[in-house]
Amino acid sequence: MKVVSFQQASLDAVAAKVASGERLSADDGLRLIRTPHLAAVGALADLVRDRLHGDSTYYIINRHINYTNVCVNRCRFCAFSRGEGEPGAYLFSVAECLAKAESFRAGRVSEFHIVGGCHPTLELNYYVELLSEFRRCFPEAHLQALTAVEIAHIAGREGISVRECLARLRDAGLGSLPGGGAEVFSYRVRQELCPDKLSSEEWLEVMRTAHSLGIRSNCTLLYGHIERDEEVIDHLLRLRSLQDDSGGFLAFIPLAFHPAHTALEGNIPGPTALEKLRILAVSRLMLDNIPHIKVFWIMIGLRLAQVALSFGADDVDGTVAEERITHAAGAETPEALTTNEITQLIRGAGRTPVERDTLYRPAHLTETS
Ligand code: V47
Ligand code: SF4
Repeated sequence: MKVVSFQQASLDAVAAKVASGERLSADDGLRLIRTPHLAAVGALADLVRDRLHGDSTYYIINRHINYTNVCVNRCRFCAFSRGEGEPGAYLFSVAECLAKAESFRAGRVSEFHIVGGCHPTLELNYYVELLSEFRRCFPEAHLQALTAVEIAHIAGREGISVRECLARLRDAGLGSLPGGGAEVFSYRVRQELCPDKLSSEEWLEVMRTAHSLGIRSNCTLLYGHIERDEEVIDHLLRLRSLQDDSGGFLAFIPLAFHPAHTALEGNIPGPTALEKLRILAVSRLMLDNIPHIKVFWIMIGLRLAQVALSFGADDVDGTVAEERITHAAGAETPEALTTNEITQLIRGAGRTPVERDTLYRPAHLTETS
């Protein structure tokens, strides 16, 4: 039987650093991302995950609501967005969003995840009303809403600063920001795939401002398209650096590119299972200051999500209930899991399911804390 040691995989120096908790450099990151010995990288990531979380794997009872698919940006990797008036374009009123949330209400919901496109004419008032109505109707639920991209867009349209925009939304009920819209921070990639989207510096600045206001957030990387290894590592290091300053990121979620119905369909196949595991493991190792690595089962599939729990991931997101962004781009996963299915998925991977709230407090404690 052939067993690859860290030394054979030329990872002994990196393995020694991981063992002693020393921070990994960009060169270490490149070595990890380029080695053919994925199992060795996975074992290192699993060691770190185990050190941080032991047997616990987190999940949340959540619902996704995508209030509009109308977007001025039209990123080339996105199959979800439409131009205003284009066939398939939609915008839900606040009442329609609430009705949708009500229709999901089979039992308790800990979190609503509310995101959409950058709509050309929606005013700040719409978002304020949306959040305050959700807070009124679902006082027990946390509102994780609006990516950094949407925040910058809303503030720009309204002619107010990002800080003021965030403060007004927080007062209306915004609890935290999801991690979407980071894509890859590389200027080259953004020019090629999403030239109209906010810059990487702007994305990071929105997050820095949110964190300074006490609004926590997640962060993401969209991979499996035209990005290079160096650009992935640079992306991770820029997140790590902001986290050193602000401490506001709760979780990192690597998002696997789905090409169907996008402008890239036919040119790019999307990442393989091995690439998905590799990115998860390298992220766990490089992001030593971000507590959680989330595997979004919608994007990588249920079986691979189980494997991912041995490659650095400690969180499987949640029950979700309706997902439009990845399914528009050809995802074949279900759109929802029951609590039973999600806990079985975790147990089947040999871990202990822990229901959490958005801030990663065990859910049974949140009613009293
Ligand atoms: O911002 C768009 C990405 C993001 C595609 O914070 C695509 O907990 C794959 O950010 N293939 C939205 N990805 C989803 C997102 C998210 C999901 C789950 C949990 C959290 C969290 C955040 O999806 C977008 C964009 O980066 N995306 N098109 C596509 N074709
Ligand atoms: Fe708009 Fe987001 Fe789709 Fe880009 S990824 S086109 S910003 S909805």
